[in-house]
Amino acid sequence: MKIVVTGGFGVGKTTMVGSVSEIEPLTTEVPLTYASTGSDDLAGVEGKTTTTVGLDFGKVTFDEEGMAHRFELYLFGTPGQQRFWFSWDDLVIGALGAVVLADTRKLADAFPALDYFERRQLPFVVGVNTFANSLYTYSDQDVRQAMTLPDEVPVVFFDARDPDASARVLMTLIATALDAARSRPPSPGALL
Ligand SMILES: Nc1nc2c(ncn2[C@@H]2O[C@H](COP(=O)(O)OP(=O)(O)OP(=O)(O)O)[C@@H](O)[C@H]2O)c(=O)[nH]1
Ligand SMILES: [Mg+2]
Repeated sequence: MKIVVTGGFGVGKTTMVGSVSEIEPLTTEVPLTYASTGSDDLAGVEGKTTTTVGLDFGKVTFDEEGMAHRFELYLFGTPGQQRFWFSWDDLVIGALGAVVLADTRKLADAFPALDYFERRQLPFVVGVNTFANSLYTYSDQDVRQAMTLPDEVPVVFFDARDPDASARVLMTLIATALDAARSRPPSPGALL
């Protein structure tokens, strides 16, 4: 299964793909320079020195005892900078769904990704990457309301640096995507 990990600039996409991947992740990081001052907001992620200019790629397998199926997930992290958004159209081809990462200090940065997946009717979950230096804490209801999310979209708070927490977000997405597939009416082609 192909999964897209997306969201605004510097929200932790590369961090999540790298933390949960069982293979050495493929990254396309380049150093941030002064040229991006003004377009890329490093507030809250001052330690960030690179940005993704192509994609992140990782792989994770869920094959635990008691599970009905073995899931092999191929993770595709998108770039966050607006000038690379055109590449999302290629990255989503064949995807089961997406993890839209959000940072409560700049929630609106997730809106383009939310719009993108809503328009394409692709299942997604919102993963709120919790940065320890956030000033305020919010409930999932706060986030849900601020993003006007429908009930079927789960909101999961997690730490993108934690492989187990990141895996839980992915499992939530699989469950959501399977629910969506079950409730979708069969396409005319499927009836032939
Ligand atoms: N404190 C804290 N720092 C984090 C967390 N996740 C990521 N970081 C840091 O925040 C920065 C953001 O990381 P990236 O993973 O590069 O973000 P990205 O979304 O891939 O960024 P772009 O590809 O440039 O859009 C890095 O400096 C990480 O070390 C987190 O959960 N907590
Ligand atoms: Mg990145």
